[in-house]
Amino acid sequence: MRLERVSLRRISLPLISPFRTSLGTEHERPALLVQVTTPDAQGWGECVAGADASYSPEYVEGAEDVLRRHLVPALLSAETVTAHAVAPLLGAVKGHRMAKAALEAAVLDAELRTHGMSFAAGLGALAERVPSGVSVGIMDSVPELLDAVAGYLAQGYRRIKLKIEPGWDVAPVQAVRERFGDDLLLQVDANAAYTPADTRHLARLDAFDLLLVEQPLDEEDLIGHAALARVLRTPICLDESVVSARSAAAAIALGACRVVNIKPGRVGGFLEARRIHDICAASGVPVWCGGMLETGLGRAGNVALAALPNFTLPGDVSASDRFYATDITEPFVLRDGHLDVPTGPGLGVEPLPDVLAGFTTAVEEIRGI
Ligand code: NPG
Repeated sequence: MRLERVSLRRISLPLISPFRTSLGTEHERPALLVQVTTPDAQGWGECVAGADASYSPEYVEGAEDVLRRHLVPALLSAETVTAHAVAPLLGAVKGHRMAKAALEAAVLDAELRTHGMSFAAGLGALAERVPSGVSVGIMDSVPELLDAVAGYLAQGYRRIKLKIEPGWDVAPVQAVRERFGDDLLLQVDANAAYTPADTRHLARLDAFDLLLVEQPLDEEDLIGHAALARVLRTPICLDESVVSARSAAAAIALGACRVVNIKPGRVGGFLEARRIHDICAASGVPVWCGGMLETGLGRAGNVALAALPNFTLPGDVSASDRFYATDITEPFVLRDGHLDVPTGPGLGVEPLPDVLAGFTTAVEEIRGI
């Protein structure tokens, strides 16, 4: 395909309620949408970089800058582009995986739309629907948390993930387990808020039969995670530490995790995400799909990815109304605790023009020379 132009669109979506993690509190989601135009199709990608650099070194203005200065020009100057050629074409730029992932997703979307093939089919996924989990933020009190969890379970969510941090861990987990019983699929996510000195404290979570504890330690501390894994009975899952298929293989080889959270943005794109899926499958390591408060565009891709066979745990693929009163696409809705995998060409969803315009704060178009 020849790329004619690339648009960078900034949008800002208000959250229906603040989302608090050990990293901070979010009130709105600033998103950067990448749209590519080829002679035959248009394609969309969503960049998951946040407002600040608290989750990873990337943040939305930084992603926009590297796209504008380096990544988009590298693709526009190539004679032809395919989704599989994007990563090699962008290889001279180190890092910036979220920015690269958005651009690759847009090219993949355009390519698949041109061929009338869905994202799921393109990735090799067969499942028609995926079980939906929900991530529950840190709250001011345990009763407030119990009310929130009860509400999500009433909606049909199949798995609950509690955000934890020092001072909000054993007590809320114990309360949720006692109130909702042993059958509840329950896991926790620390976003790297602990240190190896917290090992004995974290081992207290073993009493609650959790599916996993996610990213307890610093993202660079694979050895520390491996040591923690030898003490905890609860499986350790890595998120921030796994930025590529290579780092996933290293984490598994070191015994740093028994489960992997896959987010296409964090690892540089859907194609690398699928490679991680394959490596984990070959190593007997189950995976699940993480979320970054995506709009319907990013969510559509995540749902397709989560339909691959080694996604054996419910992911953070919630319905649109988990975070947004109005999504920029037709909303994803929970049906019997699942989301349907889109079947239309490409992502299978489109932004609704009027809604998109209403949430847009800036658009920039970059053309080849
Ligand atoms: O369902 O999209 C979702 C949110 C899931 O908790 C969630 N994401 O650490 O995984 C995470 C967390 C997160 C969101 C982290 C946004 C950083 C930014």
